[in-house]
Amino acid sequence: MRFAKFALVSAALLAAVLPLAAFTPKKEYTMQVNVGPAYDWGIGAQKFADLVAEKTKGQINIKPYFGSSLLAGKQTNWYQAVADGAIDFVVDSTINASSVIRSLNLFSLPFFINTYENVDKIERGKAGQRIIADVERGGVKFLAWGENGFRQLTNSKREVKRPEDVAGLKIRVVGSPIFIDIFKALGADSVNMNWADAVTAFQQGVVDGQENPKSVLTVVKIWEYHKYMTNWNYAIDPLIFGCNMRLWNQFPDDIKAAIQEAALEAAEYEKALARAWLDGDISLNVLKNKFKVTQLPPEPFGPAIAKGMVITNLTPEQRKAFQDKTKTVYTKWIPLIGKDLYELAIEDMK
Ligand code: X2X
Repeated sequence: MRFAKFALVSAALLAAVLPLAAFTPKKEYTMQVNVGPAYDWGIGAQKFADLVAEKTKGQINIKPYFGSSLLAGKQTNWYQAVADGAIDFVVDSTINASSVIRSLNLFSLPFFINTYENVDKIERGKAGQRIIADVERGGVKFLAWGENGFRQLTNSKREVKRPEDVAGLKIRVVGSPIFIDIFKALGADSVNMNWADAVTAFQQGVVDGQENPKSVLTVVKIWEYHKYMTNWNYAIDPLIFGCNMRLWNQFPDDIKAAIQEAALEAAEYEKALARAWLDGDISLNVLKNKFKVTQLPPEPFGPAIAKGMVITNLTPEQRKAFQDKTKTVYTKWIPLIGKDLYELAIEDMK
């Protein structure tokens, strides 16, 4: 009797420790990151890796490969590489996955989402859940939403206040079809290029302009090449913190919990960096109070203004003119994104 009880207890104990014992971590897990380590996005990716190491007591060692170096610079290939397991982890842009996961184009519908409040409502809402399900169905475990930011237009030719001002400008965009359509609707001459090539193109003046968020523009000091910036919040660019799904399923529960926690914490930090100075003092306070950052990021466009950059903020009427001009993008893309998802997003934003 006593022995039977002992045998039972040891069997239960064995079952509890077995999955742990059976798990041997790899020496290094790879991580895809499109930009370099100095960008908010790169800092967030590094923080994620560091927190995973800390929370798993060194068992899981993730190495970020910056500048899409595992993809030979081809940033729009990340989703497939992570889904296939060629790359283990990722902190990368939804735009760079949007040619594979169509619902991600919701974030790029021109002049649709517009405010941080709306971004958060969609990410936490029903539309967000639907998008996360799509991302996971394809083979990438979703861990957290980070943020590159609201994308703004800069160029070297003229101030942009009306759609007519964009017409004829040669604008670099990411190789994602919806962006080509948006700039075509505005009459621009769009060229798609990987980010690494884009920076050289700005330096050499091969293109007149580009569109990217504050978190990217300040790192490349865009004002050295482009005199004009229009803050038009026309598209939001969330980041996905994720992991290959098969790999995820092999992790024991305690490792999963540690990775999930690390992703949420790193993403919150990264988002606060990306939004700092752009949402009043909300994100600056998150950095100061929650993350105990002692040296807060400086006002982002101070150097740009000092250099004479012309920064244009659109009035609601001016924004409306751009919205009207890009209506054709909605006609084509809502069926591709899914009308039901589009409607869920509108509901989420209410
Ligand atoms: O290529 C871009 O413009 C960038 C850096 O913003 C993305 O990866 C989407």
